[in-house]
Amino acid sequence: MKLAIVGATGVVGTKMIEMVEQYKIPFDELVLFSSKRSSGSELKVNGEVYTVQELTEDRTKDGFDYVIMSAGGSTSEKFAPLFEAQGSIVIDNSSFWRMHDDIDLIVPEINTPSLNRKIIANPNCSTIQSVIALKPLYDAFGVKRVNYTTYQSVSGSGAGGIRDLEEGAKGAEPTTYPKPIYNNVIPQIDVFLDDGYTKEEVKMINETKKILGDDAIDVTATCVRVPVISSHSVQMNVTLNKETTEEEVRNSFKDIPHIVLMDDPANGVYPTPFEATDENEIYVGRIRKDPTMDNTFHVWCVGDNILKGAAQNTVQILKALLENK
Ligand code: 2RA
Repeated sequence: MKLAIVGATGVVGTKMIEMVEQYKIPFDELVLFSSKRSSGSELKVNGEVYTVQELTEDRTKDGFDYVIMSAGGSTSEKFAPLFEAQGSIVIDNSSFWRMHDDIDLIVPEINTPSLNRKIIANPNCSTIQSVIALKPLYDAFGVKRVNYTTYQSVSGSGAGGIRDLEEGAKGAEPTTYPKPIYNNVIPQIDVFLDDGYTKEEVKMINETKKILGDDAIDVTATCVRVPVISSHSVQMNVTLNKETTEEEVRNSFKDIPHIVLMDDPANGVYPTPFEATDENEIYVGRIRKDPTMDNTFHVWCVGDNILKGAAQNTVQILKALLENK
């Protein structure tokens, strides 16, 4: 099996390499690609040193079986179809392909690729952890409506976001965010649209419906950047389709391998980025009934946005494809 990793030197790219090692992805040949600027650096994979190469159009003809990408939307827009035309299966982290009707948007615990197209989209990080937490409720009670409020770490913006937080603490002006993130919170992730929502909020709204395969769910969102290095936290106010109890909601999260239930607030047990960072699971807690609306509950979830939110989900999709070949 010939594998390419595009964007290998980025925050998500380096984590994808770790996931390829952790999941023991069985490649015979591996090529690490980057932009011209980042090419030439050396990275270790399974103890072997690889020189990162510049991705050019002719390299898409090198006969890759699988390509995992985290290199931005414009690179995916240009190169994913070129790889696909050569028969490669591409799993892409950018937002470019996610809402294309003929492109699958995959969270392996929830859905599987049809492979009608050989380009598979990895969802937005804050969406992935949210639908992982929503899925048990959706299956057990049906979901009528969800109102998200996110608290997203700066690593979601890559090295630039981390820089703005770390250098901002020393008084440096922001270069990634519109305002200082140090000792601040910014209710803007990505650009504002005409209706006052941001692109990030629209991603969460549209991607939630596509992944669950249910356009009938009412979804709204407010996405906020917070001065945390890793892990996104999401407050979900969820209206279910049938009457149930807080205990039944809590029990729906039990015995699910990729969810850790941390819900005993009276004893200080609830999820934070401190527990979730560098972990593969999504952490759920603070479950309580919302008395202001029928069949409505608050649920808090935290997940490592670079792991399950990006690199791990991508490599899990690859692993599932290889296992079901
Ligand atoms: C962010 N979800 O957190 C976006 C992209 N990773 O910046």
